[in-house]
Amino acid sequence: MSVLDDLNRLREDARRAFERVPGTRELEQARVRYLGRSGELRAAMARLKELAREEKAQAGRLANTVKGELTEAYETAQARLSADEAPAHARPMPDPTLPGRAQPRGTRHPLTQVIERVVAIFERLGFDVADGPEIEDDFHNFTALNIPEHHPARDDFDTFFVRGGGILRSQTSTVQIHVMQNRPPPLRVVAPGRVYRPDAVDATHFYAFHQIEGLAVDTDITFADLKGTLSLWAREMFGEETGTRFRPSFFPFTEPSAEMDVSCYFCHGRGCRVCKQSGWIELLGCGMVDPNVFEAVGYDAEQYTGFAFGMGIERIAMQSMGINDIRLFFENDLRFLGQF
Ligand code: 2NL
Repeated sequence: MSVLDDLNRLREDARRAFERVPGTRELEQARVRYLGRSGELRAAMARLKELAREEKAQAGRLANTVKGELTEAYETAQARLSADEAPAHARPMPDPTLPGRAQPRGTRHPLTQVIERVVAIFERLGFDVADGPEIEDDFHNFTALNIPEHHPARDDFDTFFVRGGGILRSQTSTVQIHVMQNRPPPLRVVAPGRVYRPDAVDATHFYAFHQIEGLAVDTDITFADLKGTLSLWAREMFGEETGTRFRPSFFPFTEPSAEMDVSCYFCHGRGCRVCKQSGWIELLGCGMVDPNVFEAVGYDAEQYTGFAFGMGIERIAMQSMGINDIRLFFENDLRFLGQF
């Protein structure tokens, strides 16, 4: 048997042995047998001396190759066994008395928190919650709201136009128009949602923001119902001691129209930075639904009256949570969102 043959046989046997060893003990036995100081590889290499020069060089190269391969096969087997060596019963018993690992709990977006608080109060007052599409048509965003085409009132409501037709809604009144088209009075409904206006972005303006609009329609709704409902809501929202005041205003879709202020919930009316020393915080716009709106949705304007209101969520959230930049709401930065 030539040395070359010996080496080739050794190469095969040892490789197969290393691939198949079932445990570390067997692996060590294989290492001693093939790669050990008095192992088979050493023995074969010792026989190189007997060879003629020519053969010696050739067999020497093969011996080196075999040594490299087998060392690698040994290491591979070692890695394989250390991964699955310890059977379950041999591993330390897990301690079931240790406290569990707490899963970090997420928080709701601050705007969602405000929306949910506002809506929950109106739900207790008998209002339903409705939503609708953000891409709207001219009728729902303008015409039905008593904002005719080519009327200067349209200029107050700059809009995004969608390629292929449609506009991004600039207020959620669009939702109440849909509701009135689909349901007969009486109804009480609030519509929270995102709206769009092409404002230049800064710390207090963003091209998208959130609104809650509300609408109540019945045969004898009066301005007293409006004041009573919104004042009660304000006390639930900002505290029992909260006062309200109504100042005349204008909206195309309500007549008469008003702005509602609440007494400052920071200084209780004494005057501070938030209320700019006035003691009051401007909160929402409201009014009695213009009969033209009822006509547009097919309600009998002689029979029905209603009140409506709309408030911006971002400003309420910023004031009540001490947030000084509206852009923070839209950056999805968990360092910010996790604080609320
Ligand atoms: C504001 C003012 C307001 C309304 C929204 C409304 C909706 C219908 C009919 C009549 Cl369907 N009015 N909505 C009324 C008054 C004011 O919003 O300053 N919003 C941020």
